[in-house]
Amino acid sequence: MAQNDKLPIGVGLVIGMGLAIGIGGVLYAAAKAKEAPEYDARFDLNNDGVIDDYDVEIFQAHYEMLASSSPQAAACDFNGDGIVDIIDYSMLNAHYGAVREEVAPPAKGFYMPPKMEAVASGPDPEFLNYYNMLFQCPITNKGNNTETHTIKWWGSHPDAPTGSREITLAPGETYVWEHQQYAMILITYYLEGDWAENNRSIGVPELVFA
Ligand SMILES: [Ca+2]
Ligand SMILES: [Ca+2]
Repeated sequence: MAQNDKLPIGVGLVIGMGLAIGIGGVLYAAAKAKEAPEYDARFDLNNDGVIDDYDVEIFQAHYEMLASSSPQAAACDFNGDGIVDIIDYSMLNAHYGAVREEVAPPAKGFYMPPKMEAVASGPDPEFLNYYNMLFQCPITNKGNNTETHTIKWWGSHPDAPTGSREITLAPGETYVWEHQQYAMILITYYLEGDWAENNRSIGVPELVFA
């Protein structure tokens, strides 16, 4: 378990020397009186967002070492006096149980409207009485990070072309997916992204001029 039994493992559980028991006991009472210990990254030795037994274990492994002996030992010398000792432990103990405040979650990533722009003209007597359809869908990165996602599309008719494409967008950037389709009938188009929400759009062509 602990490599060094001179120190309490966690708050209040005291093993070893009388000095450690005395100081540990007092600090335990102080820590108990405080509702929420303050998070300080210096004491979160394994940087997992909480100051707990894992940090105490790391501290114990460097107990009574000189700060100059290793970068890890230096990290445990909280008061910077050159040695990892009971004073450093008391500082760690005062922050025991503290939890890092969650950083704001990133804003939602890619977004596409549920309904895309879809217009059609026709039927064109000069071109096999085909309709000319144009589908357009803006995809915007509403997140805080540059992301790469795959979009795919298909039409309501089995012969309508399908496809997929990888797109990379910086925060705030918009890519407009566009598809032009000639057909004897009006076709609905579907667009789908591989992200979690707001990832589907449907295009039902509206006949704007004959
Ligand atoms: Ca930690
Ligand atoms: Ca020290």
